[in-house]
Amino acid sequence: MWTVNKGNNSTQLKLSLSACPEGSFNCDDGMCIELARKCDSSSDCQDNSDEKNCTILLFSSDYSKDIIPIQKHDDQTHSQSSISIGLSIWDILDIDINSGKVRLKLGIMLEWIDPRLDFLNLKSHSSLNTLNSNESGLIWKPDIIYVNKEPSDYYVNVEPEISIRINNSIIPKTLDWNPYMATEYLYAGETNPLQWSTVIRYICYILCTPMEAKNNKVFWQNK
Ligand SMILES: [Ca+2]
Repeated sequence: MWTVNKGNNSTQLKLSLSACPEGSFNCDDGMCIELARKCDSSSDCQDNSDEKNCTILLFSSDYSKDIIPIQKHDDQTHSQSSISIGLSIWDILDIDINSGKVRLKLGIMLEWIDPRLDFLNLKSHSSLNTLNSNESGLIWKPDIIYVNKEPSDYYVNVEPEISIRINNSIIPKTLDWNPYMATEYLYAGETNPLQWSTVIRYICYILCTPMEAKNNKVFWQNK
């Protein structure tokens, strides 16, 4: 343990002297592994230290999950973060020609930006960046209101989950220092979106409208 003094404050830190090259993770026992093998759910360090401290979320000091995120645009204006909606038909369960009723199994994905967050330990595929239930409960997310939903079974054994999608046009930068580890990639929340996804069963009529987002609430309804 080391004591770092800054003004009148002092902090106790665990620091390692590393001979690992850039782009490597230094295991607690001194072994070097590729940084991409850190937090990939497979033990690569002999002491398993590459699978510890695998937190994804970094919060700004003024973060509140009750406040809608604000997005900054290229022209320097600001607005509430917009929500993108994606729908995919997984299955057509049945069709009633007489009533015009179609019963569908649908995948729903919502995507938005929260510049108040930054992310650590991300992988290239968003399915590997899924937040656990504790982490999901700590962040702001849109209210989902199912209007005219099919009663009782609109979820299909898939609980909604939130993951982070890396925007590949952004090159991650290496932190000079952070309280968790000596070398880490930081992904900015203002360019790497959060994705909320689930699968539902839904009764859709011939004139079926897609979901729409208003005032950061997402509505799902028939007409
Ligand atoms: Ca690993």
